[in-house]
Amino acid sequence: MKDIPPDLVASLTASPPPLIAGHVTPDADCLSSMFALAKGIEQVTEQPVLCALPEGSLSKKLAFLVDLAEANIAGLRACREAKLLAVCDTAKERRVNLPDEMRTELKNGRRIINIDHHASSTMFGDINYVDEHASSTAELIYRVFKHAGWELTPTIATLLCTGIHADTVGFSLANTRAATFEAAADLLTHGADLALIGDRLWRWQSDDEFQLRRIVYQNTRLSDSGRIAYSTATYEEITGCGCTAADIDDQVEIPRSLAGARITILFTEGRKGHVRINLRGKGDVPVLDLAQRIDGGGHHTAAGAIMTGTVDDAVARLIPLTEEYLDEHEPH
Ligand SMILES: [Mn+2]
Repeated sequence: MKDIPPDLVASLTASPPPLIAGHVTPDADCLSSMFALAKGIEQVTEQPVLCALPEGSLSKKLAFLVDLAEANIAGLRACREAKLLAVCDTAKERRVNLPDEMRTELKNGRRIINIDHHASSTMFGDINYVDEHASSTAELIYRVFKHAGWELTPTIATLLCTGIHADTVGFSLANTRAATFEAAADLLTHGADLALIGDRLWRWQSDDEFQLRRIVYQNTRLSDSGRIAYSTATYEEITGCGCTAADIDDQVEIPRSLAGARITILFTEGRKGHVRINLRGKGDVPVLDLAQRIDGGGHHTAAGAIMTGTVDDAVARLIPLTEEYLDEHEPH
């Protein structure tokens, strides 16, 4: 287990407190980590701690986390004026979810605290607490709470358990370790509402998302070799369901469940002309190298990238590349 940097807690609780940020298209681990960290810092500073969540970045599915945490969302001015940023679950500077004009010159006299578990982390912070062997950023925030002696209230315990549950897909991926269960057990002791987490993460979707899933099922294909399962959703298909780019992530589980596939890819055009690529490796098939070949990043068996052009362009380019990549990794 990576040691917590000695100056981390003192920096987080400095006055004025940091602005908390996460990654673009934030997932449950990202949001839960941000909001729990803000609540921990508030116990010490007794000042509201603001979280950056630019307009349009919250999915319908995860909106409940903002309400659960009673998160203080920062306005544009507070984002611009922040001198200290605490960034959660984000591998690269250009992935930080802040107003566009800030992303290009993120540092600009600002200090950055970076808390993350991505293998592709560029360690862009002035202080980096990055442990790629942690299941989730929430597990790292849990360790910060224990280290700092902050109180795990039932709400904070529920938030952190949500992040762990989401990034391990319900304790079912290889990133789940004994330490992950130990953290989760302690969070349950502190009142984490596991039934709520299960309902909201795995048994709840809006009608819009349900329709999008129908399309992703419909568009699921196996490549000629049978080793790649992939699906697609064009901009028109996504918006036609009433969904936005923020609502896309979990749908990669649909092609992923197809028997025989070694690598799964979801191509989605959430923004016109920009195709987001979600990559997953079955078992221990790594996909991070593949993502990095197209300028993406992520974890060893879960990674992503963005390609410009149409969905058809992206499929035509990436499927042959993935076949070649599999030939290298798993020769016949
Ligand atoms: Mn994560």
